[in-house]
Amino acid sequence: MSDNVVLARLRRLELETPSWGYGNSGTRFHVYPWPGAARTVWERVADAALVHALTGCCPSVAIHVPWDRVDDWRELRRYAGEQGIRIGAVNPNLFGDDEYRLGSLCSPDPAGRRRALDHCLECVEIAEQVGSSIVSLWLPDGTNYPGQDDLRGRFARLGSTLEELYAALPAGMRLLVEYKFFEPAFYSTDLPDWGTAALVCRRLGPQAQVLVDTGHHAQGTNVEQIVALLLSESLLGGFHFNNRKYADDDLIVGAIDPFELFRIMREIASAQADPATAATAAAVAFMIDQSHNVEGKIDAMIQSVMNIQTAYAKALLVDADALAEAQLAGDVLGAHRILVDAFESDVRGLLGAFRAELGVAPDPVEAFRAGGHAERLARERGTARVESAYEQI
Ligand code: LRH
Ligand code: MN
Repeated sequence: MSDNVVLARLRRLELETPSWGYGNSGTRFHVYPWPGAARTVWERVADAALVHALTGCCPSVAIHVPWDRVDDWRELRRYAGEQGIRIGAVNPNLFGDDEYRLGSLCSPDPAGRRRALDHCLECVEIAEQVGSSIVSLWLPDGTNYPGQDDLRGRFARLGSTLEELYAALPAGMRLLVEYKFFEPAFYSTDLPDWGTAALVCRRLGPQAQVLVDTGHHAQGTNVEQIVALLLSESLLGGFHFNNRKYADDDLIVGAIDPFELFRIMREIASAQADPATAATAAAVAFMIDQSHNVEGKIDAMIQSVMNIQTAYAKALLVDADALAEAQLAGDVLGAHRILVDAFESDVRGLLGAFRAELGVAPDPVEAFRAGGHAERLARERGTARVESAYEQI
């Protein structure tokens, strides 16, 4: 593929950053406060706008409700616009209320289900007010002990509550259904894998699609194969990019396994070029979902953006014709080497040219650091403390 075609495809790659990735976050053991970390939704949107200004490819920020709740959602929409970005996916929070001890949409307690559903319905209205076309739903629901609840009963509740939510979606709005194989539940999870999410989405209708969080799989899972399958079935709606070594570690995407990220972006690139899957691939929401526990928030986010662009640029360099020929000829090693050849390409020059074209620095992380942004934000905002779960005991 010529550099010009690669540059044209790179120009169309828009990445959405998560508001919650700019604040202080940690583990249940401790939250290490970062000087200048965002403390309010306004500061989180401003930081997302700074990432867009420095990378040129992050025009939207995902919000989480109630973490980002405001009195006037249209004011938030206006503010984001003034900052040069827009509000992206709206994420309901079904894990922050005491009423959700036994679950939210799958709870055996009708009041708990009603509360959860009302919150999701409110998020549909919020999405309309902020101009978003995506409600991104992660369900923490599950059980901790065998016998705690009826597993078929919980699945039936999931189906009926999601049907009511789906019916409330205005035309053009998508419900992205995010699965996760465990945590915070440790025996059964009501939406544990891509198959369950696909079943649920198929039953709901075309405005429901599956969201693949790259950190939500059991060790050894072939994530790019799940991506390929969901693309084939027009069920892939979006990603939550991050990386993990063990569990849902939410580390910088591509930091632990850049070859996996490349393989995932390869499935995207080939689906974009295939008329059978191009429409689905074109509508995929590329979102980052990370928490930066020991590192600065903004430059970590910029590095994440660069890692995804690097993986995508390398994926676009795969010689698709030679690969297809080797695959059809049964040349196993030959086909593998064609893929690895692209992965081992040095695309830093290409990305430097791409960023120059966008009018941003060849290394946006370096530009952030050399620009004194961290020092300025630390002066303006100081250092906010956040208690971890254990410290609240
Ligand atoms: C759950 C999850 C989900 C978000 C949360 C911040 O692990 O991936 O997408 O709601 O992280
Ligand atoms: Mn996620």
